[in-house]
Amino acid sequence: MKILVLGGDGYLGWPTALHLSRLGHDVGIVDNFARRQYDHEMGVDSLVPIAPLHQRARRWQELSGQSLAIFPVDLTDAARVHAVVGEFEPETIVHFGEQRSAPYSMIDRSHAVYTQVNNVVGTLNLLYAIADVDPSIHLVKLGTMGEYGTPNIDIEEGFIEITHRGRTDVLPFPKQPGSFYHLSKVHDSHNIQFACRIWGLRSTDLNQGVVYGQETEETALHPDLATRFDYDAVFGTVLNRFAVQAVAGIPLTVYGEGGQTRGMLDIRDTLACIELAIDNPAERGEYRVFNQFTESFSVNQLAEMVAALRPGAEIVHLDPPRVESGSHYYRAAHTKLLDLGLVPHLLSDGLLESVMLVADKHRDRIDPGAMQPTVDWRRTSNTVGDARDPVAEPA
Ligand code: NAD
Ligand code: USQ
Repeated sequence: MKILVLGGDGYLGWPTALHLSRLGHDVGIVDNFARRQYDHEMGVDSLVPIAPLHQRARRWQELSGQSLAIFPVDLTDAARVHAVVGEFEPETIVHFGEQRSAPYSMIDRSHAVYTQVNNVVGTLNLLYAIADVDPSIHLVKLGTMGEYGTPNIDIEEGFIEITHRGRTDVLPFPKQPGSFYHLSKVHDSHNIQFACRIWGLRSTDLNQGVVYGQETEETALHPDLATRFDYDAVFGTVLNRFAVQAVAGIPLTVYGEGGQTRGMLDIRDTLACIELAIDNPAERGEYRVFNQFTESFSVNQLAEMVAALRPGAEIVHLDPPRVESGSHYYRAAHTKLLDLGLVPHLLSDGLLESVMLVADKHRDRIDPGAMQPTVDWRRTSNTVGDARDPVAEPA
C-alpha cells in the first residue's frame, strides 16, 4: 500500500514510517521540521541523539533495501499539501504532523494561536486535498484522550447514547480538554467528522493516551534510526520524564496532589495500533474513533513505580503549573483496538526498566535545568520561547 506519514520526522511518526516500510508498504514522509526548531527555541534537545531525516532515510535504505520518499512540506501551505497528495497518490495517510505539547500551547497568546493555526489549518488543508484528489484515501489521524478531559462518568469511544426528554440519539462524547493544544484536537475532530459527512471521506480518529518508551524493533537497528526522547518540562511526557529524573538522581516532579489519571501506552503499541487501523479501514463516509491506550495510572502511581526501581529516588509534589483536577474519577473504554487484535505491551512486563536503560545510556546528555516546569496555565504570558504568532498583535 502507498502510505503517506505526516509528521514523519517526529517522536512517533519516524518509528511508524520505519515500521510500515518494513511491512512492505511504500512510505512517503511529510514534515516541515518544526519540532527540531522548537528545540532551538526552547534551548532543549532530545536525550537520544537523532540524525537528520535524509541521513535516517539513507541508513534505512542501506539496511532494509526500502526507500522512503521525503517531502519537506508545511501542512499549512495548502497548495503544497495538495501537490504532495496528488503526486504520491497514497491509499492511506497517517497524520502525526501537529504541534503536540500542551505546555507549549499555554506559553502565551502567540503560542496558543500558532498551535491552533498550525494544527487546525494543517488538517483542514489536508481534508480539502483528500476530497479533491481522491476521497477514497483513508485518513488515520492522531487525536488525544485529552479531548475528553476527566468527566465524572465513564468515557466512551468517541460517541455516547443519550436519552433526553424521551428521545434517544448517539452523539459525540462531550469534550472538556485541558489546554489550547488539546482544544486544537477537538476542533480537528469536528472538522474531520464534518468532512466525512459532507464529502464521504473515510477517517479513523485515534484518541491516543500518553506514550512512553523510545525503542522499537526498527529504530534499535542502528543509532541513525533512533527516534527522539524528550524529557524537558515542555515536551517531555510524564513517564519519560520520571525515568530520566530517577536516573539522574533528580526528584520526580509530581504536579500537585498527583491524583491526575491518564491512559498510557508503550511506543511499540502506537505502531501496532496504527497498523491495525490501516489494515481495517473505515468505510467511505465513516468517521470512527478508537481510544488508543492500554493501561491507566495516576501520576502518583507512575512516580512510585519508577522510584521503586531506583532505591533512594525522591518524589516531590510541586505547586501545580496546570489547572487540572488533583483527584478525579477516570474510567475510559478502550476495546475497539483490542477487538481488532491488539496485544498490548504492559508496564508490569518490565518495560519500565527498558525505558530507564535508555535514559541511563544517555545520562551524560541530561540537562537538569530542563526539568522544572516553566509554563503556568494561570498566566496569560510566560517568559519562555520566542513569539511565534502568525497573526499580528493588536496595536
Ligand atoms: P512530535 O512533535 O515529535 O512530532 C510531530 C511532527 O510533526 C514533528 O516532526 C513536526 O516537525 C511535524 N509538524 C508539526 N507541524 C507541522 C506542519 N505544519 N507541517 C508539517 N509537519 C509538521 O510529536 P509526537 O509525540 O510524535 O506526536 C505525534 C502526534 O501524536 C501528534 O499529533 C500528537 O498530538 C499525537 N499524540 C502524541 C502523544 C505522545 O505522548 N507523544 C500522545 C497522544 C497523541
Ligand atoms: N505531570 C506531572 N509531572 C511532570 C509532567 C507531567 O505531574 O513532570 C502530569 C501532568 O500535570 C498531567 C500528566 O502528568 O496531569 C500528563 O502530562 P504529560 O505532559 O505527560 O501529558 P500531556 O500534557 O497530557 O500531553 C501528552 C502529549 C500530547 C498527548 C497527550 C495524551 O504531549 O501530545 O495528546 O499526552 S493525553 O494526556 O491522553 O491527552
